[in-house]
Amino acid sequence: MDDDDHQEEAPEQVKLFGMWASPYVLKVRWALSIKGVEYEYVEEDLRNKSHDLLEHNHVHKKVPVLLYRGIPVAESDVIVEFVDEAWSHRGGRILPDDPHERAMARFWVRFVHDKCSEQRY
Ligand SMILES: N[C@@H](CCC(=O)N[C@@H](CS)C(=O)NCC(=O)O)C(=O)O
Repeated sequence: MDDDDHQEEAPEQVKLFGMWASPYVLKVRWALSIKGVEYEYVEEDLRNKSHDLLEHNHVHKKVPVLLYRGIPVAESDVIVEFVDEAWSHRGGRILPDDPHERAMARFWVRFVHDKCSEQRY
């Protein structure tokens, strides 16, 4: 398999650390669903975070974290863009191709993040 070919990815190569009530995790699950990516899901207890979560996101220690071929990707907006690019030929594009439309999409993502970060989880 070519390194850039993510079409035939084995499900065990993709793992998501999440928490059921997190809007950030939900966003990543939607992105993986749009692309039809199979993955292993690990539910985290945020009062007792797993060693794996702390190791893979030692900067923020938060969910979601996507583990791709053993390499961690953290921060939901970064993960969504990674999923969009890594599986670019699968499903629809998540972010628009037009630079201005992409900027607008990122503006609204940031707006929702700011609103969500006012909540406590
Ligand atoms: N900026 C992060 C926010 C993620 C976040 O706040 N996750 C919460 C759950 S909704 C979390 O892991 N909280 C645990 C903690 O703050 O210790 C992202 O977009 O992924």
